[in-house]
Amino acid sequence: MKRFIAPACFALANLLATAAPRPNILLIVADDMGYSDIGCYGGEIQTPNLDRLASNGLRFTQFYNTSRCWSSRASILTGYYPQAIRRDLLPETERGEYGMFGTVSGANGVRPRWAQMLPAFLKPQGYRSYHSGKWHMDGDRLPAGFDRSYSLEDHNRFFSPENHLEDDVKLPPVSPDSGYYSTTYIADHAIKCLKEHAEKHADRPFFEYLAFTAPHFPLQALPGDIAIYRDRYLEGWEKIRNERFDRLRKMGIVEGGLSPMEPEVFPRWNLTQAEQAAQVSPHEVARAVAWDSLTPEQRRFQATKMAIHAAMIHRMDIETGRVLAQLEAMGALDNTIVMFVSDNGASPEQILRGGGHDPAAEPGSARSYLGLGAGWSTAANTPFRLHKSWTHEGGIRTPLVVHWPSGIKDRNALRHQPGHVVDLVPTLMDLAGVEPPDSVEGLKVPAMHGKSLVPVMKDDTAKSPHDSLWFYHDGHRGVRVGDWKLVGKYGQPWELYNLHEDCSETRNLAESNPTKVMKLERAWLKEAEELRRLAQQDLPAVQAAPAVDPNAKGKPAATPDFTLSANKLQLKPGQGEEYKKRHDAIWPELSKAIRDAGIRDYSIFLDEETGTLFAVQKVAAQNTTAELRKTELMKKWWAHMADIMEVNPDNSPVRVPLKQVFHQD
Ligand SMILES: [Ca+2]
Repeated sequence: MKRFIAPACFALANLLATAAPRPNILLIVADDMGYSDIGCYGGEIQTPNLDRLASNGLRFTQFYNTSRCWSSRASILTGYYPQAIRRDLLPETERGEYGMFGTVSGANGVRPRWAQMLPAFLKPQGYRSYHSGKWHMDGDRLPAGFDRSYSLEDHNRFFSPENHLEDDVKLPPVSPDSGYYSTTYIADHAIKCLKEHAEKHADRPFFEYLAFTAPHFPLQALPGDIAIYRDRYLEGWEKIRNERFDRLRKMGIVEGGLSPMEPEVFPRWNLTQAEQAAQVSPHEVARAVAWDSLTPEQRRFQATKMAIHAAMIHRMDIETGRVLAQLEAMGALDNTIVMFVSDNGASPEQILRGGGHDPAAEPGSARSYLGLGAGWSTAANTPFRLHKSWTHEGGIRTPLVVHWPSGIKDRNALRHQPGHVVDLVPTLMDLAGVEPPDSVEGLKVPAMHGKSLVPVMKDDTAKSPHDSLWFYHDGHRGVRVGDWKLVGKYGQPWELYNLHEDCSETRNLAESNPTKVMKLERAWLKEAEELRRLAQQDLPAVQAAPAVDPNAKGKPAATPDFTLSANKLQLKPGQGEEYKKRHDAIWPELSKAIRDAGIRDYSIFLDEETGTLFAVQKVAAQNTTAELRKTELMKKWWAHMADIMEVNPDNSPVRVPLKQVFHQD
């Protein structure tokens, strides 16, 4: 693996093979796909279309995401670390998705107005922008600068989404037998946009943001695609890992060793083994244990799950091929920068959401709800350690394929310099000849964290544009400076690795090199402080969220992130005062129950399926949610409030900050 030294600097003009018109952009994002799932990164899954892009373009070997859906999308679309724009939490705030500086953040965070998305930068240069697929950002698509959008917001149903929008307008729910499959539909929408572009706007460049929801859980795929892989994975996860690792080494993509399986690591929000056995299948397995230790029935069940995962990627590749064929038909393929990344590593999550799991349903069908689990997730992330949401390499390392025949001379070439999804926006702006604005709506625009990768695209020996890369998600942390990486799991000490020799993070050098640990920790802390400053700079004198005082008698004002969220229900008009009165009446009892459950920060939600209250949630402990869901108190709360609620007529999500609406203080 090459180190990032050898200084070199190339202007854009040197990269461009010809003085072509402004390039089009096709940015393809996979969801929860592992580093070695696709063929051109060592996978056995058939991905001829992506492989063809790689063989005619570049593959980055050390490219990073932020280890989670919403945080990566924040970086992919803005060029900033998600923490700087309140789309992920900072250290020393609660773990979880919500709450920072007394305002929502993380998955529900709202960007500062200076943090614009790529279409806003491209528009003045004449670009039209199209979005097809997953969103998972704050705000709507058209206000962000997209001219067309298909937004799939139901992440629990590949065959019959209930919540999806076209051009920010709700579409009717899809009936389960309609023949809809989201991966195909998302590509159909992209093709529709491209056809319209060719018809009406052929003189203008375009940006198509193609964000697939595959292979995110639930594992749901077309039966014909699953059949291709039905028996492929019976040999087990260790063997698949070894095979992938061999191919990766032969391709020159990784060096060093293969990490060990880590059966003790799994998401804290997963169902327990007993719950999985009862609710999913007696053959479900909750840990990355040795394949040999499984029963034949367990092996068959697990192999089927991986077959569905493979089928989802197989289909994503076919649909990508259809979009590429459309570019070809338009004569646009050569001058379109095509990029392909995954938003985080493969997922070990095993939970139930949406319509839940019907154990009688065919695995992979609409009524099944399966998660890949840690065994196969480890294989999908070969050769790296750990999974989605961790900051070890398995969580954050992604393929990056770049294809642009008009602009990149190299073919079938590797790029070894580290890069990060924050680099995509600055790189694409560089190639499109777009300068970032100094200010937006009177707010100064800070320099992006991302850097242009154009010099590296030109020449693999070009210097890395980054002094360091910074990571933090769900309490896990990391920083990379040169070949050195300091990484720590939540609440655990730092580990130190030299990724040049040990990309799979197996030889912890922290004890033998305390000076290096100190130096890297300083770099991590410095960046964390800078991100904290950015995240707060446009907020009006906001204090850090005060700790909730459970003894504050009937004073919900002491619960700054207490929110009411409803999809199908909302408060009846004019009932704000009545709500406050009723809430205060039940507050002492409610707060005691919450305190007794050991909960500090919490939210109350209304069930989008049944329209009943379902949760009081500590932001960091979803298991506690389940316990409280069943309590009599919750039923009582709902009975207390039901008559001042009504069905939300347009069925759009409603999030009401109670502090603002109901508590004037
Ligand atoms: Ca994801």
